[in-house]
Amino acid sequence: MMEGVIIQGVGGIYKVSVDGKIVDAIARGRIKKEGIKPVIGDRVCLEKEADSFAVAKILERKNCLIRPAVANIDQIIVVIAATQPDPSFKQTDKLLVMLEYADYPIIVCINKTDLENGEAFGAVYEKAGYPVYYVSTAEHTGIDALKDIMKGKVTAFAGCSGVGKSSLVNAIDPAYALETGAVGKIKRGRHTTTHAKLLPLKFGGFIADTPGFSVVDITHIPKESLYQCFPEMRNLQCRFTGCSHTNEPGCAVLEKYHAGEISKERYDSYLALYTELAALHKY
Ligand SMILES: Nc1nc2c(ncn2[C@@H]2O[C@H](COP(=O)(O)OP(=O)(O)O)[C@@H](O)[C@H]2O)c(=O)[nH]1
Ligand SMILES: [Mg+2]
Ligand SMILES: [Zn+2]
Repeated sequence: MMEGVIIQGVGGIYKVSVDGKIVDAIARGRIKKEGIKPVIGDRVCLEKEADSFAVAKILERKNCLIRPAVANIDQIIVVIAATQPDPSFKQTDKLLVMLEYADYPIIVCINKTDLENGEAFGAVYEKAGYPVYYVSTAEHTGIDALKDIMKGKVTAFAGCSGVGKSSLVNAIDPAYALETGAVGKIKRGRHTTTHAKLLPLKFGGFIADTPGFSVVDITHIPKESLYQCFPEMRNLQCRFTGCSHTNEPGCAVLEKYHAGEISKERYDSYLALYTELAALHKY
């Protein structure tokens, strides 16, 4: 048996990457009968059939995104533009919260540093505990450091339209030539992603090309879990259980905040998102 990763699925035929080579495979009867549908990113065992391959087994998934389905994403690079469009703490924090709740390891990447250094914005995320990378796809700076952390992993990109996600993919591996667009003028082109696929990287690993993180929705997150989605607040022990971390005496989050160890921007985001969630689940 050979092991591989499903990188694409079209009409019941799966493209599977096996040691850097791509083979076609179909789902075998038993897998179909058991009602498990292989998805992009699945690690699978293949059996040789007459002159093709069959997916004989799907290995346990460590996570699975729905609509479109992608399994086993190792990490997400959240791309933010230093300018054009101007970065927003609120918007960034909402996206980070959604991804944290789903338990994805996150890397922050500040792009367009040729226009503005983005360091003040990035510093807030470094302080929160995120790895922060500064790049410019226009000047091709900082790209090698990103490649290093992508080696051997399945990486997805998230971030607002126009921040340079497609440009970044092109800078990392020019073979893909994803369509890039001017801010606010992105058209549905030939290469616009509607289905998910994995793009194999020359240096090992894959880019998960998926629109799965383009809608930022946190309505499924209980307000009590919100602070766990902020690494700098996570697991702090407050005096009262069920502390909202907004005004209680003996609140460990507020203490850390007043000691200057949680930045104002992040705490403000916490309050805004907490209020949003509290209003949502009032009835
Ligand atoms: N100045 C500058 N512009 C960039 C950079 N990266 C991307 N852009 C431009 O920003 C626009 C949006 O880029 P695109 O990759 O389509 O963003 P996406 O919507 O996140 O995929 C395009 O016009 C790019 O040429 C950069 O590092 N510097
Ligand atoms: Mg794009
Ligand atoms: Zn508290």
